[in-house]
Amino acid sequence: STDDQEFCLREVLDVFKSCLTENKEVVIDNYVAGWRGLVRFMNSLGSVFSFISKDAVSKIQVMVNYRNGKNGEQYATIQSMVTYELESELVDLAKRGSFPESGCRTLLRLHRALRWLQLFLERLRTSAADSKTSVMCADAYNESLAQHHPWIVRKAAGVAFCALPGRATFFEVMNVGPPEQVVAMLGDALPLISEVYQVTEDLYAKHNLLNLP
Ligand code: 1PX
Repeated sequence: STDDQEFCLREVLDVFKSCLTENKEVVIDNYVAGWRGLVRFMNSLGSVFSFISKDAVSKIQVMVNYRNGKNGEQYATIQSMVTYELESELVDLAKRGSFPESGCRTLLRLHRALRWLQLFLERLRTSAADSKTSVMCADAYNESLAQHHPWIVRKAAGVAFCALPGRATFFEVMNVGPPEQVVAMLGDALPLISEVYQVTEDLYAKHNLLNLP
């Protein structure tokens, strides 16, 4: 479809860059839009990844619903969401109970996935022409998300990674230009993605939310 042709990873990563306000707040609309773009990219790689994108989409939808709900203003930024949900006692802190889909715990899952993205993109950026994307992806996963996933999910993720196209094809699907341009684009985007990650990480750490069930 024309949709696929117009896809460009640079635009997706630019959305993440636009997440941070001047006073370093993370805008949820942009954060969610960034994930939507990534999911679109992942879907274009094949149906093996659909169990992953399904979960991502359902988490994105939870956040969109909060934004469209009657307390939508409270969900403008990650900072305002954390303040609001904690003050209103809308978060299951120790074990899952009345609030299995709080904004805080839902966003934490995406936040952990953002760490995977950061590690994977950094590996892609510094990779040699003959590097295997499946290995880079698995290494990034094992260093991040895998620690939060049960065995069966890790197993399924490992199978999916094997279906990743090689580096050359992967770079082409990104639709950014020749490999040198992909590498340069990643070099531009990564510091900002890292900053979004770090700001969120610090906020969650400050409020003791990094292990929300
Ligand atoms: C140039 C690179 C761009 C690549 C874009 C790829 C976008 C990937 C989007 C992945 C989003 C994954 C969200 C996972 C959230 C999660 O951890 N969910 C689990 C826990 O949720 P719960 O509500 O139960 O506490 C849930 O169990 C997840 C299940 C699905 C499997 C998750 C495997 C994640 C692997 C991530 C790597 C994606 C590889 C794509 C290769 C392009």
